[in-house]
Amino acid sequence: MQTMERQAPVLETITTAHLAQFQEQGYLAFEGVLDPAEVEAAAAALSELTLGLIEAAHQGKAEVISSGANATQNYSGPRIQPPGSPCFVHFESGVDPLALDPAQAELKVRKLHGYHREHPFFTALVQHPRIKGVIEALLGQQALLFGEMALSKPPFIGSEKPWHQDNAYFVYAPLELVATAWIALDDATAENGCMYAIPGGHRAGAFRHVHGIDCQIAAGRLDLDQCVPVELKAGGGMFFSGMLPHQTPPNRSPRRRRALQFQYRGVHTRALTKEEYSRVFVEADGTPASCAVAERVSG
Ligand SMILES: O=C(O)CCC(=O)C(=O)O
Repeated sequence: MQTMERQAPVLETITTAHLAQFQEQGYLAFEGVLDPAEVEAAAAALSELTLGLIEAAHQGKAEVISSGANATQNYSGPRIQPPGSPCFVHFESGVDPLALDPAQAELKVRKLHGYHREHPFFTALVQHPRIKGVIEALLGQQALLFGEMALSKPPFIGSEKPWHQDNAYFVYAPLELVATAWIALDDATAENGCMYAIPGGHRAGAFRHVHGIDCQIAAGRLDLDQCVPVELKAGGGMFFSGMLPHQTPPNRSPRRRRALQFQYRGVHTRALTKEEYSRVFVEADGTPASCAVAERVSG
């Protein structure tokens, strides 16, 4: 592993030097993407939505759904999902959210999905000039939001997200016009599960993904000596290419690590069919490398 990079600069404007760095390294990290009031509002909105889902389950208005037999380890925990709602919450493995006090259950969340239309703060945030505006500057065109998650690593039990490229989960082309904004809501450190990335790894093309802990890059593909931790204070953000190999380790510390993640694609991308994508997101020898294809093969 490489030594810690210098502390991320505070986000002001995106310069041509930033664009060159993004092309070279596949990501940019900044402190101060959100100010402290915005961080507080985001954390409060997340809690409100999550506690609302837990309350709905207690009232029988939302189901607690156990994972399917084929779920990867990262998805082996239960989820709470009201019928027909895009917004649902996923817990760490082994957690029974209804057996816990709601505040304790909220601490054991792993992911909240589909939330940006559920709270006015997030509806505005996905248009934020320091989030969508930065992505548009990096992609060089208007950006469309197509994916969102809030990712939590609970104290002591927060699970690892193994090495992957976000494009392995999608079907948009051109591949280089897909990018993610990841915003820390707590200080993200090596101890509580900050991002790790391989600078420049986005230029190596697609890596084969397989089902392990999650859908992840096959063993032996990456030179992990090149990886760097990207520590950020609450409000800091990382903007990265859909081709960048990245990972977050487990949280064995007593400090929670929450983050918002928004996925954008350039307006000039298009959605391919899985068949088409299996010929685009490929390793150097042409082998299909995406999770979507792996899922289909394994049924
Ligand atoms: O926030 C995390 O722990 C990992 C996020 C991530 O890389 C992803 O979900 O694609």
